[in-house]
Amino acid sequence: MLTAAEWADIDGDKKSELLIAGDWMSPSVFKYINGRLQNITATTGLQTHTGWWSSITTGDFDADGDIDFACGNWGLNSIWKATEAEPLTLLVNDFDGNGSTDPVLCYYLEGQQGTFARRDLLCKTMPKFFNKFHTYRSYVDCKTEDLFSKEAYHSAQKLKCTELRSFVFLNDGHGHFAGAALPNVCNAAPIQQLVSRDIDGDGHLDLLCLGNTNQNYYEQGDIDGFGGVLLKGNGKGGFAPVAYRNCGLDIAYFVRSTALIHRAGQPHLLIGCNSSRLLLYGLKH
Ligand SMILES: [Ca+2]
Ligand SMILES: [Ca+2]
Ligand SMILES: [Ca+2]
Ligand SMILES: [Ca+2]
Repeated sequence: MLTAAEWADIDGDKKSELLIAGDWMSPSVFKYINGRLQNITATTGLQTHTGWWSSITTGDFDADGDIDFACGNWGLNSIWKATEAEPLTLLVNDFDGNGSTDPVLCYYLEGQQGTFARRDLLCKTMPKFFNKFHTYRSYVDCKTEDLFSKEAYHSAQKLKCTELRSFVFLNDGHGHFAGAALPNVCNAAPIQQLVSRDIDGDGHLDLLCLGNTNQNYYEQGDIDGFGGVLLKGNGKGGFAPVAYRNCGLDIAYFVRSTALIHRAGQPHLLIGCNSSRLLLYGLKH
């Protein structure tokens, strides 16, 4: 699922490219070539960073004249863990042959890959598998590749997620990016909105990170305790969190959108949240 998009000239040819973020994919770049947008992600160094990306903001964070970007991700404060060696995987196929697509989420626990859905849920969704898994033990002992027929497993689309931390991607000036994880405090919740702006007025771009989610499966509950983080930029692509008491942030809502507006000549940040009123914050710079 796509979650965010921005236009930015990342290769310096005065024409904007389309940057997109989404679940089960790397941040991706589309370039307008011969009258159509073509996916050039494989030339950007971004293609290995598969995540559950949820937001994008652009800016020249290292002040070298080219456009960099930051991407919000799911974070590390949930049951989900993802690495290159032990990725989250989404198997997609019509496993029960009823004409509709069945997504099956797989993850690693203590070195073993298994499904997120327990026997009851999987078999309730696809009842023909009640016949295959008569017992819970038979389901637990079954390897992921043996859950379904060999043909269905091999022909299934297998989407990966290997990174759940939020990142900044610095441009080398030619549209090739080096990624670095943002400070760990950003991984306390899914980052749904990133705002790139010199918030403290020191001449360097900062990042405002806002998030939480109420879209989880009911067994996991909401992630609702993240009040937002202000990351102070050093003008060289590095960011350090500003202590809560110094920035006055307490936006522990399900943030979904932001907009910079001017009100009585002063910059303000408008914040749209699920299950809450619209919020308005005045900015000093
Ligand atoms: Ca360009
Ligand atoms: Ca730059
Ligand atoms: Ca099906
Ligand atoms: Ca600043």
